[in-house]
Amino acid sequence: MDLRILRLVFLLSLADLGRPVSIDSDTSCPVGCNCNLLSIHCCRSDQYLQIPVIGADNITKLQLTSCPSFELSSQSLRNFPFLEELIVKSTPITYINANAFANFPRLKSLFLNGLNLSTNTIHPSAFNNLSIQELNLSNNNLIIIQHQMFSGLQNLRVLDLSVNKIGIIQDQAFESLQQLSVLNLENNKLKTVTPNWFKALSHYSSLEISVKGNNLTKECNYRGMELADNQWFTKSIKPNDSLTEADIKLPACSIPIINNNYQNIYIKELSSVIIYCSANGIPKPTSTWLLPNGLDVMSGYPSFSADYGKLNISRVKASDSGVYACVATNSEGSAVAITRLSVITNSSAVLPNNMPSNSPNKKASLVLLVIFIVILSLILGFVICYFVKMVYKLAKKNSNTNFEFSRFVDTPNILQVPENPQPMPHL
Ligand SMILES: *[C@@H]1O[C@H](CO)[C@@H](O)[C@H](O)[C@H]1NC(C)=O
Ligand SMILES: *[C@@H]1O[C@H](CO)[C@@H](O)[C@H](O)[C@H]1NC(C)=O
Ligand SMILES: *[C@@H]1O[C@H](CO)[C@@H](O)[C@H](O)[C@H]1NC(C)=O
Ligand SMILES: *[C@@H]1O[C@H](CO)[C@@H](O)[C@H](O)[C@H]1NC(C)=O
Ligand SMILES: *[C@@H]1O[C@H](CO)[C@@H](O)[C@H](O)[C@H]1NC(C)=O
Ligand SMILES: *[C@@H]1O[C@H](CO)[C@@H](O)[C@H](O)[C@H]1NC(C)=O
Ligand SMILES: *[C@@H]1O[C@H](CO)[C@@H](O)[C@H](O)[C@H]1NC(C)=O
Ligand SMILES: CC(=O)N[C@H]1CO[C@H](CO)[C@@H](O)[C@@H]1O
Repeated sequence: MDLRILRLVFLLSLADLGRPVSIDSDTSCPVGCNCNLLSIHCCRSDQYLQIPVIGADNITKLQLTSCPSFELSSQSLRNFPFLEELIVKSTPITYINANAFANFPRLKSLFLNGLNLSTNTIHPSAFNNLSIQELNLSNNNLIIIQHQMFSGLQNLRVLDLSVNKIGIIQDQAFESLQQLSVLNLENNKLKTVTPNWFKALSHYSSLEISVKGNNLTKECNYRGMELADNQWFTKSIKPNDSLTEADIKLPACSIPIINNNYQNIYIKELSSVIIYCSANGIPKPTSTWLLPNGLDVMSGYPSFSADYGKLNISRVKASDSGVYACVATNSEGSAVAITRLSVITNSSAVLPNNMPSNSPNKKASLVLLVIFIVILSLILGFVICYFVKMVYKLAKKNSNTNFEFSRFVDTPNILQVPENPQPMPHL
């Protein structure tokens, strides 16, 4: 026992001298990395990293500092069965894949702060079901926290999301985090906070949520706060003056709703058109328009001007035809409305390009006409039949021996006599 500790101290002292030491002869340190008994530290000085990084048993800490860009997947860091701490610094991670950390069953701490990570560069289930206790995602570019992002993190105690651009946290986003004691949301763009982020009717008594550096709105009451069961949430918010009691009288925050979420507009070439997209919601939603080419209207198109809900297109061209999307967003979520704009040009006026969509209509009306004629003929037939019967009865009254007439009436063919026979439409 004493011997082992001595050996450990000896190896650690070697590591302190800056000499790479490998644990045993058949394990080599990855190229570009420094290794000691329990940890591997890569890049740092010489910006070189060979992917995959092959680890070894007994390595509990891996640090990548100033490495070249790479994609983090379950294949990029291999053979780290006892890894407990993974630190990535100043390294442009292009993407974090699903299950990227699934091969580290002992992982406790994951530091991915300051990497410019955004919602688009993290797979939605990248962190799911890990046994980690600490996750640091501060100093990144996260804008929205989707509800499944932290699902299954049952041992997580510290979650640092500070210094991002988070404006929206979806309901239930933190519902798996039953052990959470520190949630840092400082310096984001949050407008509201709500206990609906957590599991309903659960108590997270020892939790501290820091919201300093957010511009919490006074426009609406934070959803769910009024419930007695959610008092733990109000108590967990730090600093304790972020929320005021007065807010309870305000209407509850609500996600945007767009009244008319689909419309078709036909417009003549070179005329101007204004497309409206009015959204309700509290706080008041802001609207942006996406053009048919998928780009934001704000990215500078001279013929388009957007003013909150309105999109003003001056002198429309044939090429402006297509699908326009209005996206209304507030702190609670987003709503989308679609407008299909069809520009009618002079050349297409003779044979408009909406012709094909018209022709099924014409076909349908033709079929209706045929049915109408057939029904009319039938009614006419019945009327004639009835009239003939009346005449027959009248004749019978006068003379009860009108043999030929009775034979004529009995023949059922009388219904097919109409003067304008039509084939039954094939429906
Ligand atoms: C993050 O982005 C900034 C600005 O685009 C850049 O200067 C910085 O090097 C990036 N950091 C990483 C780790 O990619
Ligand atoms: C997370 O990383 C930041 C640096 O980016 C640091 O300031 C902060 O203390 C870390 N959070 C925790 C909980 O360690
Ligand atoms: C996490 O675990 C749940 C339940 O065990 C499972 O349904 C889900 O697919 C897992 N997610 C991932 C990304 O492995
Ligand atoms: C917070 O919101 C108020 C009112 O909307 C605004 O005047 C102020 O500049 C905002 N502050 C920050 C730091 O965004
Ligand atoms: C907020 O906390 C401070 C100390 O941190 C305390 O003096 C103050 O009374 C608290 N305010 C409320 C409303 O609880
Ligand atoms: C739409 O844009 C045109 C050209 O920029 C301008 O003349 C017109 O006044 C605008 N209409 C509205 C309602 O903003
Ligand atoms: C379309 O025809 C109208 C008159 O019929 C004319 O004023 C207009 O300039 C024409 N537009 C184009 C693009 O030729
Ligand atoms: C010092 C140390 O942690 N040694 C461990 C290395 O890994 C083997 C199993 O792979 C353990 O038996 C040692 O105790």
